[in-house]
Amino acid sequence: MSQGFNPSRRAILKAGLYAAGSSLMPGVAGAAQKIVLPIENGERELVAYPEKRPLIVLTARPPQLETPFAVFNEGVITPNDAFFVRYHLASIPLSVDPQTYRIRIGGLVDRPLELSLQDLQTQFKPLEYLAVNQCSGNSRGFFNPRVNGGQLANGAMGNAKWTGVALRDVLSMAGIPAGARQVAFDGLDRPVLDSPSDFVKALDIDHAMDGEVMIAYRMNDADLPMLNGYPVRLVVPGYYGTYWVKHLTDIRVLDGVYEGYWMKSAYRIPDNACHCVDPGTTPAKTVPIGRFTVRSFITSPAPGATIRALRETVVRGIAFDSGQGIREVIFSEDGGKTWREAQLGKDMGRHSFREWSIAVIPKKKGMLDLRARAFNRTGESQPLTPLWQPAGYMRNVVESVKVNVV
Ligand SMILES: Nc1nc2c(c(=O)[nH]1)N[C@H]1C(S)=C(S)[C@@H](COP(=O)(O)O)O[C@H]1N2
Ligand SMILES: [Mo]
Repeated sequence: MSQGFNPSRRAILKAGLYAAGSSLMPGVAGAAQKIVLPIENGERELVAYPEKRPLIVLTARPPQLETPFAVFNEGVITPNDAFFVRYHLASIPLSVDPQTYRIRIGGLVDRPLELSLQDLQTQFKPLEYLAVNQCSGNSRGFFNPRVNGGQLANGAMGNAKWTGVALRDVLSMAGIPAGARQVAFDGLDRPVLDSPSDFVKALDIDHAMDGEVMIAYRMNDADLPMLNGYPVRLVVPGYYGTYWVKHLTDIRVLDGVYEGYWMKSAYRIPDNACHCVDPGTTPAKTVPIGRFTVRSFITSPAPGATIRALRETVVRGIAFDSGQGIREVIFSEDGGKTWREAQLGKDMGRHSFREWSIAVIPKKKGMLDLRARAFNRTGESQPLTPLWQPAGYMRNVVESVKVNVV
């Protein structure tokens, strides 16, 4: 038996989740830590859930936790205990028995399969890479006009090293006949009543068979935290987190397009080149959300920080895209009037955050408006003014960080 899965952790996790829940109750909580996000009504509580350091609470049931942005300045990999958490359904697994856990592969396959965690770890070649997971609604709180949905700042993303098996290898073992069109993925979480529908997502068969989509059983060389999908989740590099199904238990090959709520009605974007519409309007036609847009962030200095005139300050940040890889990051300290090239950090793989840095020597006291803009290897970049769409997805405008020079 592999040593990665320790059954004794189950009870601990369960106790921990309830403890975190009760500490959210008014009157029970001590002096809760607070954080103020740079958006309207941005005051949030920071709460430590099991296996997590204090994170920004968006909702408690189900837990939706945002990573405080300062974490992204600590390193290019987002630690497991700081990684954001997104769920849709109130009934989430509090305990999983790794000995009896099975993944079923069925539907339109030659040989339906049931695989244990040990099967996954011993019968397939391991696959490993760094990849960014980002929620479609990351940064939604900055949309103007405002839109419905979780009012997130920029912390619904994270970069981790994922280890697992290629979905292609598992599907090939089951045997994929001609006529397979999509593959649907379901995890252990369930709706409490019948609405909303069970969270099921689907990928086209060619995408599912690309050799990159992964069934991951390790995250940053450790078990996945329960809240990030223990014991296994789908990793779909370059694609929004909605496809990264957690606690994956059922893989079903289909002869048509999956029509469930979370594909047919939710997570859809305007069917045009910019995936945007005029602010306040509704798109005529939509398609399921897909790949990440190009993004870059300044991680240091923080907004509102003080830096010294005539002294060197190293501005640092991260950039990523849908997997072409970042080619260049340009930087402006005058609100976008002039730009120069930042220095890229080590290439950790085309799906990873790419660090960048640049030295700034402010000539005079006052306010500086710092901006970064990334380009990927196919020349895609970030807009200078924000694009808008009603669901508040895919924000990737060039952000501004204002600092005081003294
Ligand atoms: N089983 C399950 N998997 C899920 C979801 C969910 O609600 N249930 N939410 C998805 C969405 S929308 C996102 S953004 C990612 C978030 O991954 P994380 O919670 O590990 O950060 O999980 C995805 N996988
Ligand atoms: Mo998401």
